[in-house]
Amino acid sequence: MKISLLLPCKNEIVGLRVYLPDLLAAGYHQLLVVDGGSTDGSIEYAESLGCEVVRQKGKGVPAAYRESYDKLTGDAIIVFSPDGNSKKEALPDLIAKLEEGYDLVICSRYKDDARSFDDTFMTGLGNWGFTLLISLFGHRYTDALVMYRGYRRDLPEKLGLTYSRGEKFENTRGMYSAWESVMCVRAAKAHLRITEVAADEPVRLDTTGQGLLLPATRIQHYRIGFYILMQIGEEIIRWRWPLRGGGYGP
Ligand SMILES: Nc1nc2c(ncn2[C@@H]2O[C@H](COP(=O)(O)OP(=O)(O)OP(=O)(O)O)[C@@H](O)[C@H]2O)c(=O)[nH]1
Ligand SMILES: [Mg+2]
Repeated sequence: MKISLLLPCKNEIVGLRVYLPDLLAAGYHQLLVVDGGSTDGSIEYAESLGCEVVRQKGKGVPAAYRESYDKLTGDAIIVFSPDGNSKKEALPDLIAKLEEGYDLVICSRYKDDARSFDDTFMTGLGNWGFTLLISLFGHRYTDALVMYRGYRRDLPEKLGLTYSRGEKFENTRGMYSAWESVMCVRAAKAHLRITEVAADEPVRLDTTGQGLLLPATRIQHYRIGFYILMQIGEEIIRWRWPLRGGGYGP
């Protein structure tokens, strides 16, 4: 199976130096770095190793996914966070499940004995609460928010995730609306084949900016949490529309 590794990156030079050489040497079908405006030399470093880099124009991680989507040519996409949170030893298990035919394979930080070493009390609680809520849509997840996951190439399009609701929306509310949560909700609604593999989440390599309640991060946890709640409300009210036209519609 041809695997496209997608590495979202915003000032991750520390992690890129650790991961890129090994990931490139592993010989995956494709490795694409999508950059959200790094100023620490991440882009230059990736390009110096011959990596394909997409510089996103819109803001936030959802724009990174949308703007890199057309460049991905594998049978399946694996999102790998190059900040230390994604354990590369989990890749063979993840790929094996994709090869078995699963549409969506989550690298769960909370399945079986797995745990997150990056969580604070706050993020642990948030991940637990949102995962329970998202599981009400029909599939019992143990980790619905983790970025580290693999899915069939056509899944985002079929679930309506690549659809842009306009520049203004995407650069405001949309930039905090996580693909991860909506993907889990809509994959469950569409009764797709979903599974999880257990994978610890190690701490971020570059831990500058770590707070008491939140770990070091490039994203805005509280805003994202708020907008995930809004998304969930919208997914209940507009149960069928996101799937319509995508091929999974009821
Ligand atoms: N392309 C792009 N990547 C981003 C953007 N924001 C964050 N990232 C990357 O996405 C990955 C996940 O972001 P993190 O800040 O680590 O967020 P997180 O892992 O969910 O949260 P923590 O567990 O608290 O670190 C990292 O590799 C970031 O560099 C963005 O706007 N654009
Ligand atoms: Mg991270």
